[in-house]
Amino acid sequence: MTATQSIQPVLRSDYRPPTYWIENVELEFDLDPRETLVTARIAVRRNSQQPSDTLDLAGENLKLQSVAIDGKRLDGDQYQLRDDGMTLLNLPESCQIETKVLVSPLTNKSLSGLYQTSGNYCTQCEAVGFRRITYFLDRPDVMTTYRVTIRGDKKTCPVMLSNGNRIAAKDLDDGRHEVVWEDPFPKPSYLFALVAGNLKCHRGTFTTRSGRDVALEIWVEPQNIDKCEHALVSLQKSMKWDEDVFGLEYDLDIYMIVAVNDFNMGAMENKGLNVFNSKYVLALPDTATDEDYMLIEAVIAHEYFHNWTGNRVTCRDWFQLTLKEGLTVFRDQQFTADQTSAAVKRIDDVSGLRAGQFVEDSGPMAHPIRPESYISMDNFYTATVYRKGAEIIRMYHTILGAEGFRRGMDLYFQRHDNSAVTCDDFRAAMADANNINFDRFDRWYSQAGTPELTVTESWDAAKSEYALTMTQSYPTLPGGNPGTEDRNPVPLPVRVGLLDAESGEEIEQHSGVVMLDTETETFTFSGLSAKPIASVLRGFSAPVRLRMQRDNEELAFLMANDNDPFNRWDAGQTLATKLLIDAANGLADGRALELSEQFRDAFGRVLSDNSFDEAFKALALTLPRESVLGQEMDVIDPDSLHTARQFYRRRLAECFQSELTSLYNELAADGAYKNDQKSINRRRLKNVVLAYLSVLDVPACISRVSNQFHQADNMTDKQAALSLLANLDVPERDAALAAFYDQYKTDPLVIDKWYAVQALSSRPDTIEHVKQLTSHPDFSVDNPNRVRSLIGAFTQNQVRFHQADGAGYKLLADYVLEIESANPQLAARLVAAFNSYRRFDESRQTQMQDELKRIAEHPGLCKDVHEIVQRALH
Ligand code: 0A1
Ligand code: ZN
Repeated sequence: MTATQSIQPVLRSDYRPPTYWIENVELEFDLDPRETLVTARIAVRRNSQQPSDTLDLAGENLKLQSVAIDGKRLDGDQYQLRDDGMTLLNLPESCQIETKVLVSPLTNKSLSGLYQTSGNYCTQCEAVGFRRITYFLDRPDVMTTYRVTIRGDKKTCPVMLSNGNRIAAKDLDDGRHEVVWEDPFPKPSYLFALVAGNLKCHRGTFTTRSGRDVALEIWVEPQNIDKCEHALVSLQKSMKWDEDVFGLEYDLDIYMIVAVNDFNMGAMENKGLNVFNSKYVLALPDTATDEDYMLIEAVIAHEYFHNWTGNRVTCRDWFQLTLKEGLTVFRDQQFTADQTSAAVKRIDDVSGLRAGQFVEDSGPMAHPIRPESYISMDNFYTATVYRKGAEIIRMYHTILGAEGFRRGMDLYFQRHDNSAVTCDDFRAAMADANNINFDRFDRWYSQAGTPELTVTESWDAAKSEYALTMTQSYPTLPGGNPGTEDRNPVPLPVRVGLLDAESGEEIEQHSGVVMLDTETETFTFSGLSAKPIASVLRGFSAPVRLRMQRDNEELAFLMANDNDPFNRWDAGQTLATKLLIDAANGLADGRALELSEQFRDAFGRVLSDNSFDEAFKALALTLPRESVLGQEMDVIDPDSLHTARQFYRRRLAECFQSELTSLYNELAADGAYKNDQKSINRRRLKNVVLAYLSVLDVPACISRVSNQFHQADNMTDKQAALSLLANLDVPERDAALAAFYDQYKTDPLVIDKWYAVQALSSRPDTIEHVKQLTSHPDFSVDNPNRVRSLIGAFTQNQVRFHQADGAGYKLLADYVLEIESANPQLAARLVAAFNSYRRFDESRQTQMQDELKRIAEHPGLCKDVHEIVQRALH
């Protein structure tokens, strides 16, 4: 038995309040790359509800120097020290605990706790990083106020930041200085932050609706100071939106954002001092794509919205993570929908949910949005907690309407401001504010897996009645994880519309939301003159897989007529999925590939329909991703799926070559780069069209792509062209890759794109390139963005990662083992690419399983990777 096999999970049912509360904390940091001294003075008071004189403080990777209670230093026999913390015994009712510890930021490659990034100091405390800074009650239900003194070298650390207000500063001897910060709001330790180093500030202001001026500060490395304006404007828009839509105002006088190069996630909402992956801050048209701009705005908004949903009202324990994350994702989705196009945003979000969360929810990591157990909490920052969590919040919104939802939010803040609460508290606020029973909604929090919604229809001409029978069920899941057994029907709001089968017109009186509260129910629509065509699950009103037998004509009809844009798009995707899976299966049976005429005609209609906005049209012309198609196959066959999809792309391009060419030419005539929504939409469509044209193996098409690459005045067009060239076997490819590298070699975020386009190439020799790129001087396993852009992107390349000889699997496993001890979180995210192994053929299954076993047997394997691998192998 290896050491890791004895790791015990933490259970939701084990929650107990702490034995002591913390009344306030004073922290002092004497910064040094290898030996930072952290002094903590914690004022504690016994929790009258948990009478005990014993206090357990969490602590990891700390070199303890001393412990004192009320100024009296303790001897070694007066406390118990373990690898994961210390226990203090016989404590009085209230006292001050002082600890001094040494930590080593320079050698901390886990990017959790206090670490160095590009020579600057930075912290990451969520979920359990604070215990790597000092001994503490490192749990979200312990909220307290912080006063933080930072001392550091004036030359290397001219800037020293922490949460709240800067209340004092002075110079010290021997070239050091000191700054003191105080945060008036009580907060859990996971929201603590410290940043110190050589940074420059891009400043702005925001005046709140009650007239307070807030200083906005974006701190970046000096060379990036010209890339902050978009982030600043995004922050101002977010602040205004939260006031307008939810009546929520910012509470401190200063809001700081720091961009760092080494970060495990997107960004972190520390109180008043957000720390961001630089990818979600820095942007200029020459270095960031339209998508990057959109993501920056969304992530800035997300972190800002956390100030109320997460910080002012936080989670009682980590099992409640979706309380803040599902809600905040929903809020950022609504924000982006308001800034751009609601329909396009919804389609993008549902595509992401289907590609990521649906896969997670049907494999060994399936868990309820409120998990029941974990070994490493870091493994539960998942698509399920975030994205499915947001879908659950959206269902409250659908059922209650915007006003009812707002009433629920108001009551939630009224009841719980400055406290740490549960998902049940949120559900109760929504119910009580609207006088509605949400008891059954509890099931959405405790059950894992994606429900299937089967819909059948019937038409009674004699009675002029049309009926939809809806039945819900759960597919069985592997692994026997909590939440995957004994599942009950969940409340499903199903948005429905009926269309006149002749004219395609909406039959208004029958549009709306029906509630499926039980396993099965029939909804009858009367007074119809003829059998209508139903549009079901409009706007993707519930996170389910819809099963409805539709013939191709009906899907083509919905593609052409549905006035719910989401379903209009989805009908096209459903039709394409049906045809492509059939084509892929046919290949295995030796059937020749053929483009469906129905699909060709439907595609042609979309192409010539000028009523769509360009971004919607771009989506409607795009075939489902290979990974989404794979989910619909009994056994995923990556090769035949790829061949069938490529065949369709090529045939469509051949059939519509002249229409596509003139559309491209029209869009390409837009002139110099502009950043307004219309221009962004037009670039999106232009690059979808270019992608079709690029698969025609003719010199004119290749030079069109190459010309776009060389002439582009913005990164969107440049990167799109480069990705297309990367798929080809032409000299223009190597020339473009070399030119791109040469132009951007000093900008790490752009070089990440250079790695990713190569890792995502559909060329058969991609794996060889990926291997070569791992020895490129710019590749570093210490930088998560770089690892994700090469190894992470490669695992998303379904046809090449799942190459039949297993070389892709070996490459991934080798990298997981290379990085697991330094950065467990990153390694665990990468290894999750094996989670779907049971969905493949026997040979691939065995090869992936063998790699998983090899990883599992690695001596001293970190617990993050251990948890993912043991679930997969179970
Ligand atoms: N709360 C952040 C995400 C985040 C989570 C964990 C981290 O380190 C393990 C870092 C960031 C958010 O939702 O934006
Ligand atoms: Zn978040």
